Amino acid sequence: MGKNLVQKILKQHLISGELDPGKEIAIKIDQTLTQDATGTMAYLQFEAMGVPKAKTELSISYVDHNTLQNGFENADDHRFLQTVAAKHGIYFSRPGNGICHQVHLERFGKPGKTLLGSDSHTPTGGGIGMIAIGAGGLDVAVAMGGGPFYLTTPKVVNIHLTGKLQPWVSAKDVILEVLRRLTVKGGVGKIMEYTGPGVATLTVPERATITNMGAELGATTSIFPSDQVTRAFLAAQGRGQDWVELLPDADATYDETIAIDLSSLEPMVAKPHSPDAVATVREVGSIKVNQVAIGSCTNSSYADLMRVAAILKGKTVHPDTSLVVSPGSKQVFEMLARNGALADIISAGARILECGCGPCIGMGQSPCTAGVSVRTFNRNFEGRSGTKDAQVYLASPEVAAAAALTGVLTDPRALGEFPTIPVPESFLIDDSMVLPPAEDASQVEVFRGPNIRPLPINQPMPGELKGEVLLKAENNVSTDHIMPAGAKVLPLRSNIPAISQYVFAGVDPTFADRAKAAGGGFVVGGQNYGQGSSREHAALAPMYLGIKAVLTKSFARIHRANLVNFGILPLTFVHESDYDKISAGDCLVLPNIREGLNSGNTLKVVNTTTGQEITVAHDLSRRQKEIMLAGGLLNYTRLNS
Ligand code: MIC
Ligand code: SF4
Repeated sequence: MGKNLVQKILKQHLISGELDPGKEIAIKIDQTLTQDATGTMAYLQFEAMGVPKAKTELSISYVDHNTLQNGFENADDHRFLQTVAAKHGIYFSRPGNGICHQVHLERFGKPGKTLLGSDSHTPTGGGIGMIAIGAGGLDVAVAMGGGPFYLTTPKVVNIHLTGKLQPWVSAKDVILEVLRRLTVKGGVGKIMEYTGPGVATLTVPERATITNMGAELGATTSIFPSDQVTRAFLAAQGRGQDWVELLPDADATYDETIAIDLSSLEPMVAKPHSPDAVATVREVGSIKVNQVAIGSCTNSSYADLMRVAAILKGKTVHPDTSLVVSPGSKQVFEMLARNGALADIISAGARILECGCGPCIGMGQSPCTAGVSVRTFNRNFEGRSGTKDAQVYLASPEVAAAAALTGVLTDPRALGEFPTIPVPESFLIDDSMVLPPAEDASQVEVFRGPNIRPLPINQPMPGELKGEVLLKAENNVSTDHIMPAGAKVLPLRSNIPAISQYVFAGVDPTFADRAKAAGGGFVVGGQNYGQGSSREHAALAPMYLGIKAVLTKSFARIHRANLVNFGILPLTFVHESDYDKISAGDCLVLPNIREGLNSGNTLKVVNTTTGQEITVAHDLSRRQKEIMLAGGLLNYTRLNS
């Protein structure tokens, strides 16, 4: 039987297990990436493992999130990251060089390789034919140490593309269409493989926009084949030697198939506050727009920004609308500066930020009160922009630029002739902002600022779990709800005692204090709990506050893995209606946990407030049960090494 692309790459990297959907496998990781907001923890964990030098083919540490230096913390963390990388055989991409995913695609991604990144948008690498997966920092640290990555074998969904995008319709509209059809939980347990004649009409950066935002489906990752388009892109990046052809077999089979005719799509937006609240621009109508933000790892390519420049050229941003542009990489930024397109953007009245995540992670540029912000980003969860009542719409660069000029949401097809941007034959290549590791590691002293606090470690699982339900949440709780980011909180990423004070701060500001006073407890959630970011702080900080288990209808993949890594039990209701049998403030007891974990897939929960008893499932693999019993992956690794 023919193989699809995912099966081919996974098979080549398989260390243990069977490629049977639902079963746990371990795969070899060729490359890793970290970013600064998750990286400090990942490298503290790597140091704790005592491996002198990263064992991967390539490991690289990017700085792109915490770039506002509003106090010493971020600058200190950057120095820590630079020195720890130099000491342990890791490349270091300096602040200003760009967003990890954009730079990685341009300079380091290789078709057919596996990439594990401590950021949920690592699947951007799928645009170049990699199996690129987002994970918690601890999983990435283990991979740097040469350990395998464990995952549940996903189903493979064939997204079959036909036709060709019409002028003014872009790659962002393709992934918005997929989100419209599948929703933010439609990709859980799946890898999206793009096939069909429409693939050849999309450039590598366009493919990367699609695989990037596949993260919002909850998918394990997304992938495009490596074909002649990939070859041309790599050649233009001076990396022709990295190209290999990778296609599915002609008779490949898939678990599901979805057909999309690219010619039939039109400009779309995702409405507040979810990436799957998709509607056409026409349907939403010409609502007033206070802010437009262009950039992020989803839409920062050379072609994206060149098109924005062409749309803005000779015009002025609407007086009631603020336009902010954060270029995705130094390569793109410098090319625009050299060819004059940057001047067109500046001249139109845009506010230019440094290359990095910036407003996407709430690092500045929060919209005004109740402001409508049209952003080319990938997430519009409530409060993520830094303004709780902001109304964030996600859109393509074309829709964003049109809104910046007119001051209202505008179908860009109204702008007239579509500016075609030729694919460059060669990109500007200058890797001087990527520092190689030190030749003599003994000469490097790792710098640790006062904000870097030791990693808290959990206790082994006790015989019984008992405590209060500290919070009962609805469906689709995101990691932005659990552990907010933004300019105020992000600098505390290396200081768990300090950051834990902000757990659920936007949902219930009393949460941290109540948790501490109660000596910990439980959290109850609905479906798709923990969607969004890979930040392990959303597990680590609750663990620090004494959260023992989270009971939900279902979990998002990365967050569930992070809970296991830090020894918090991820439990799902066997009968979804049991969700209604628990209220905030109830006292729960989970008796005989250690025996329960060893003897089956379910556990008993007694609600001592109501006297009712319910059954929850844990669905842990043998290895994960041992991790839980040890009190987390670090304890488990110590016990087993
Ligand atoms: C995000 O987009 O939410 C982030 C910030 O890039 C996160 C990582 C983080 O929280 O540090 C992600 O996507 O994993
Ligand atoms: Fe950065 Fe935003 Fe991309 Fe996350 S989604 S990596 S914050 S640009």
